[in-house]
Amino acid sequence: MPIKLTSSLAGVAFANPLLNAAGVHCATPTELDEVLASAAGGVVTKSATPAPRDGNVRPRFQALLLGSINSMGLPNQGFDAYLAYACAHQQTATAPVILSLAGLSLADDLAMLRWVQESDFTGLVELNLSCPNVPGKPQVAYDFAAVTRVLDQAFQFFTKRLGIKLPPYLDLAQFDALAAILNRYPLAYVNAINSLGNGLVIDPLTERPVIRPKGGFGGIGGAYVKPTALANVRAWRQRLNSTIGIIGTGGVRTGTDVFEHLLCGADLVQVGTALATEGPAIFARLTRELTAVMATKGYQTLADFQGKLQVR
Ligand code: OXC
Repeated sequence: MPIKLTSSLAGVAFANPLLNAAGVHCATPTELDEVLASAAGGVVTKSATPAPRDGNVRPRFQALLLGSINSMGLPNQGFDAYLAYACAHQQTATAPVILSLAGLSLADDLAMLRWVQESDFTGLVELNLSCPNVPGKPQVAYDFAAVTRVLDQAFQFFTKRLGIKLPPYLDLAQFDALAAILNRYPLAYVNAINSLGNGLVIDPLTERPVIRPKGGFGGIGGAYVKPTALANVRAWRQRLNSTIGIIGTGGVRTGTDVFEHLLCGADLVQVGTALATEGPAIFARLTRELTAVMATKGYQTLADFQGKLQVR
C-alpha cells in the first residue's frame, strides 16, 4: 500500500500536514503563491492587523547556528489584503489557506473577527494571541483573564472555525489552568508554539545585540525551541477536548522533526525558521523525509502513529 500523508483539522482536509508558520514567507501575494505552488499542504497568511504596518526597525531577523531571533513587529499589508487573498483562493487553491489575525487590542481582534464573520471566507481563522514583538504590548496569552475576555466575546458572534496561536508555556500548572478555560469554547484548534519571546543574542565582537528593536530582545525559533515545542504539543493533547485540533510549530528542520510533532499529537505541522533560510522547496524535502521515516517504521497513514508517543 502506498504511504498517505493526508490529514485534517476541524473538518478541513490537507494533502499533507505541512504548512508555513505565520510570519514566514507569507506577507505578500507572491510569497503566499510560492508556498501554495510548493509541496506544502496549505498556507497561513502573515498575521494581519486592521491597517497595514511597517513593523519594527531593521535589522529585525537574524539566522543563528541553531535557529533564529526576530523582532519583526507584525509588518503586514493589512487585514483587507489577506482576507481578499484568502477568499480568492478558497475556491481555486489546491491547499487550504488559513487566515491569521493579530490585533493590537481586544477591540482590533473583535473587529477583524466580525469582518471575517460577515465575509464569504469559510476556511480556518487563526487568532494570534502570542506575538512577543510589539513594543509595549504584552503577549495576550500569558494573561489568562485576557484570553477569557477575547474568547467570551468572540464566540458570542463568531460561528466560523477559529484557532488560536499560543506562546510556549514552561510550567505544567499553566497548561492545567489554561486548558480548563480553552475547553469551555468551540475552538477549532490551538497552534503551539509561537517563538520563545524576548531572548537576547549578542555579538561579542561588536558588543551589541544582533537585532535592533527593543534593545535586542526578540523571539527565538528553530532547533533551540524544539523540545519546548514538542512538550507544548504533548501537554495540550493530554488536556484539550478531542474536538480541539493541534498545529505543532517549532524547530522543524527534517522529516524526523515532523514525525516527532505528529507523535506528540499534532494534526498539522508548521515550519518557520527553516523555511526562512531554505525557502519553499523545503516542503518537498520534508514530505520526502517524512515518507521515508514512515516507510522504515511500516506506517502507512499519519493515524498509525499520531498522538501515540510511547511513555516509559
Ligand atoms: N511571532 C509573531 O507572532 N509575530 C512575528 N514574530 C514572532 O516571532 C512578528 O511579526 O514580530
